[in-house]
Amino acid sequence: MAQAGDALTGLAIDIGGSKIAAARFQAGVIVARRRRATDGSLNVGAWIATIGELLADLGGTGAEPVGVAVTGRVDGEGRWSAINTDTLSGVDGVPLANDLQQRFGPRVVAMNDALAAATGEAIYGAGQGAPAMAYLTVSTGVGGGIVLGGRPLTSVDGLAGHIGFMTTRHGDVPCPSGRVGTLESVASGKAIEQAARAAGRADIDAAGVFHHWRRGDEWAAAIVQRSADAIADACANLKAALGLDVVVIGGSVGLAEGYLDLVRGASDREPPLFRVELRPAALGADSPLFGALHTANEAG
Ligand code: BMX
Repeated sequence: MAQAGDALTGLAIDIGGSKIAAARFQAGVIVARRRRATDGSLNVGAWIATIGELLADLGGTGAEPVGVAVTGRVDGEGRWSAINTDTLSGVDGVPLANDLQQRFGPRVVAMNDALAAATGEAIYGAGQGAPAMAYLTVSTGVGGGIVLGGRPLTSVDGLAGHIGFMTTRHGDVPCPSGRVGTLESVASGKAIEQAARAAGRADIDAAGVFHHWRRGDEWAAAIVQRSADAIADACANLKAALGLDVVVIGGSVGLAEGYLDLVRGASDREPPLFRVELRPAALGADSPLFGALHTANEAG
């Protein structure tokens, strides 16, 4: 799996809502890995220090390309901000690219985690050859990235591709982004946990809800189905807006056994014109690492 992208050499870090993954690539192969839990309440200095420790631990010299993928938006000047402030608190306009380049060399690139994953899947994974593709991660949040004609879609404010903050007809609750009825507030791992709490199962995380669903418990089936229905709804909307050929699904919820089949079933209830081919992420949880390092390599 880690053999794609022969040219990829350097370091990559993926800071998600629940875990930080770091890896050293050598000629397209991941040769070393590190992993930590995410502490969403860390201050800026602590984030930079954590990234520094991971880079040092992987033998970073400051001369190699480093791709850093983060949950949250990264604007055109490399400033990092949370959109869902429940996932990360106090991250608002952090000059991430600048700080990292000053400490760890000029070849550091910072970008949104789902955009990095979309780039990785488009070039090395399940989106290869698709003229128009999107990547959707269903994980702590719901992230997205769009690659059209081989070009990742970006915007100056870093919001482009944030599919999780589009609304869905399946949603009705407030989202920490400030919007109401977002995809993220219905379909994400956090939303699944919240729905379990509302069903009186406060002790159960998203993985536990999946366990109960597979055991045939109706309350869990309703929660998982609603998440899948909302993702299918978003895929049909994206097909209408962008004429996508493929949507690649990743993330710990997105890749949980049986979930993609539920999304496919819901998509099949859309009129044929609005259906889009759904594929699982070929690089698994490593898509953001591949895409971030690829982007750092391209940047020179
Ligand atoms: C949220 C948002 C996106 C991110 C997505 C998936 C924040 C902090 N994050 O929609 O930028 O791409 O989650 O990220 O606003 P993850 O935390 O689930 O890995």
